[in-house]
Amino acid sequence: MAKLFETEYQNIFTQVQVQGPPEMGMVEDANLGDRSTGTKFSALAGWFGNAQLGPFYLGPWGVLSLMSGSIWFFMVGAWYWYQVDFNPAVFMRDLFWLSLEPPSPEYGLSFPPLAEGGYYLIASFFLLVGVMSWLGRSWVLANQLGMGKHVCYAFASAIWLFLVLGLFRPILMGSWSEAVPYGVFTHLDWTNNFSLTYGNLFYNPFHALSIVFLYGSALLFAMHGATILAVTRFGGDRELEQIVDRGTASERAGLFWRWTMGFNATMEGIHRWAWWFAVLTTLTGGIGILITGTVVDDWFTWAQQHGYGAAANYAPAFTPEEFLPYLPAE
Ligand code: 07D
Repeated sequence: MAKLFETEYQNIFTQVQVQGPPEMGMVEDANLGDRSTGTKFSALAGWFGNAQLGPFYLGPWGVLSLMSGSIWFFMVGAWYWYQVDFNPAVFMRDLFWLSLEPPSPEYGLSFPPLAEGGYYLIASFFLLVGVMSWLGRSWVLANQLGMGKHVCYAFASAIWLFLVLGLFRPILMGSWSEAVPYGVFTHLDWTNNFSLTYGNLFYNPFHALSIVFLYGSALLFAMHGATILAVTRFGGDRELEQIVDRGTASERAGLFWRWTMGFNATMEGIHRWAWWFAVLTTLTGGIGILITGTVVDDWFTWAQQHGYGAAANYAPAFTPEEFLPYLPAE
């Protein structure tokens, strides 16, 4: 019988680091000209993941993405400096309040003067190219490694929401002013205003679905992370034989959940759960945003009309007359 409490080897924070010659990666089917040749070891990196840094694969999509993303980043930064009249102290003080705003509604989908949203549109173009070429990179690198394109598809789902927010919905609404501002607190304001303008986003069922998958992702991540860490003492982090052998770490991990809730994922299946939950968060989210203001103007009213939400179904507990005896005497 195992001891109920033990203190040794919990393996929560970090792992033992062993170091050998650097692993340079496969050469078959890879474009070696795009890959750096140097490697380094970092104990700090080893606390979080693998201690080996590099080789790094840049390639044309990587170059395009980093360049374009940086241009967006520096354009936004330059605008902030302009907003504070190039005063470093005010820049630092107001950083979280500074913002590059989209054009105002009267410009519709036209191209406004630079200082009135034109600059925002140019910056957005570079962000778009940066994000899309990073998507291309996730395809090309998976291809060279002979992998499936699951990372690429998952990133595409996030990009779907990103495009709905900044491109598809503004076009359907006929105005760039619908897009999200580039600022820390202003994008929070935007999110809040969006919800208020369209009658409270909680009543948008796709927002609800998105939350289900978001919370579900966190739950699955916690369960999976905890389970594997709990069996690393038996080698559960080295998955190879674990998948098929009896009596292994993975079998114990599976048993734990079958004992706990009568059902367990498999070593493969748990990753499918994780992938789908993450992908569905932004997929359903994008649908919810796309139909807001285009198909449904007021989610609260929509909810009342469709019996979605409590208020429509509430029967009052007391009529006013029935309530009178319960009022305190004057
Ligand atoms: C945003 C898109 C993909 C991003 C990409 C990256 C760069 C480059 C580079 C810095 C995350 C782009 C790349 C920018 C950066 C450098 C160098 C993915 C994104 C490709 N909500 N809500 C969601 C909850 C409320 C509102 C989702 C909870 C209120 C709006 C999620 C609550 C109001 C929108 C979620 C809550 C409101 C959302 C996001 C609780 C007012 C959205 C999922 C408990 C505040 C978005 C359908 C995600 C959406 C969204 C959760 C409350 C408004 C499930 C838990 C009622 C306007 N909310 N929300 O993965 O999809 O985002 O809605 O109160 O647009 Mg909400």
